Amino acid sequence: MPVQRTLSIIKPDAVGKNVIGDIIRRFEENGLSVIAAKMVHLSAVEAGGFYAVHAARPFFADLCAFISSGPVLVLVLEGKNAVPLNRQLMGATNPKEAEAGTIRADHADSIDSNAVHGSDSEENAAIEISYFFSDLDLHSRG
Ligand code: RTP
Ligand code: MG
Repeated sequence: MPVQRTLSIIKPDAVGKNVIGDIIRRFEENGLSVIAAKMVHLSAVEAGGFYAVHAARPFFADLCAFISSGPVLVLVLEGKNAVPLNRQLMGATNPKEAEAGTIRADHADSIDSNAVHGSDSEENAAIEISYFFSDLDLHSRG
């Protein structure tokens, strides 16, 4: 199993519900380490830059409005198979379809307000990590 890094964002709804600690506990208990973290309140322009891959999708405006609606906690997670493992812990995009015990099943309200973001591939993880952090910000345990 390769050691990977992935970007996680605890979205404004989960920050507002005061469940940051519960979400990070799930990562740590499943073998992922937080190697960088910062709280930011994205502007609409910054949100659009982060989600540029979705620019042509019908939900793009709503997505950018939501992620910039309040502070978020941006994390870099490191561990074996970090990219797919984080996606597994998150659960399906739509919380109605999320497996019981996943972050979205327990904390998401809707497909728009769905608690967490996670990179969907190693290639996108590298792009997303570099959007928020420089190499000097990453404190690898490896
Ligand atoms: P994320 O990027 O936030 O980790 O979520 P994801 O990979 O599970 O979903 P993705 O397809 O990348 O979509 C990004 C976010 O856009 C919203 N969305 N809305 N109304 C819709 O059909 C729809 N589809 C996606 C979700 O909030 C999703 O997290
Ligand atoms: Mg995605």
